[in-house]
Amino acid sequence: MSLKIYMNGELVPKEEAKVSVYDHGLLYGDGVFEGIRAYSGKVFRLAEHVERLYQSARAIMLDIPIPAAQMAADIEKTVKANGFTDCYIRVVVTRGAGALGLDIRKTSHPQVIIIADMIQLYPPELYEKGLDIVSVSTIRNHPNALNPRIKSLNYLNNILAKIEGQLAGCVEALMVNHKGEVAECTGDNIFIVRKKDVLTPPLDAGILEGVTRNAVMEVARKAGYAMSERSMTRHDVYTADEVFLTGTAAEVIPVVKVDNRLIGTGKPGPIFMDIKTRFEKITRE
Ligand code: PXG
Repeated sequence: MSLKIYMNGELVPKEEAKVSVYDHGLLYGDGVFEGIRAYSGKVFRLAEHVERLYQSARAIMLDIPIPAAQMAADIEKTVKANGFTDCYIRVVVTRGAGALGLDIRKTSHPQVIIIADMIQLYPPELYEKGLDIVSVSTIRNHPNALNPRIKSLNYLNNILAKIEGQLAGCVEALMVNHKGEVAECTGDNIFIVRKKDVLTPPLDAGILEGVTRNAVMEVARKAGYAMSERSMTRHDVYTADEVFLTGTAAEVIPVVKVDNRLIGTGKPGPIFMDIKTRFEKITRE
């Protein structure tokens, strides 16, 4: 049976879910999105995702044609209409169709799309063994050019970094910012562990404020670890006891090699394992 896609208030079969070739989302990457997960029939951190979507939209002066509460209800409706209990939800809001040219005043009808489907970011065995990642030369977007806090449809910065990582034989790439500080991976935030300290780069490193990042920081604090946001360089990553990534699509995944250097013992570490167990518990609450 074909998936039902939400488009502007209606559920339509996947084959009929289409946008105009004049849509500025397609022409210019002009729009915003969210990636959300549902676990056991409940959408995880729905309010946080919806809030970030509306903030991203506000930052690019895009008026989402429905209120946030309606968006949240429609996300849940789309999951249910497809019979999913566990799935990945992709919400997209484009600027809408317009004239050729960048003028947003010549566009109308932002397209609101909600897809509920499955996603497999990394092969399952890597969740047990840990990832081997490389740092790449493509820096994260300068916040004064396109702020990484905006989850925009313009993801070429991340795609270029991901290509570099893949050319180096890795499934994920670590990006630094314009100051050479560690920022994030192409679709996940990064955490390091040093003794009992759990550290992650601050928002002003030029990163997306990940919903999973926030949830994991909460979990780490509740578990009694010293959790802090701290600027870091590759040196800190190379010399960490443990490294792991967080993201809605990735969930939590250990990293055991960075730039061909073994991290800690080269095996997923005990603090990662503890945080992973606790994170999985809150996704099912
Ligand atoms: N950083 C970046 C650059 C991201 O795109 C995260 C961190 C993690 O944030 P959350 O809120 O998910 O914990 C992301 C997440 C997709 C897709 O196709 C989206 C992301 C990553 C990979 C795929 O929907 N965004």
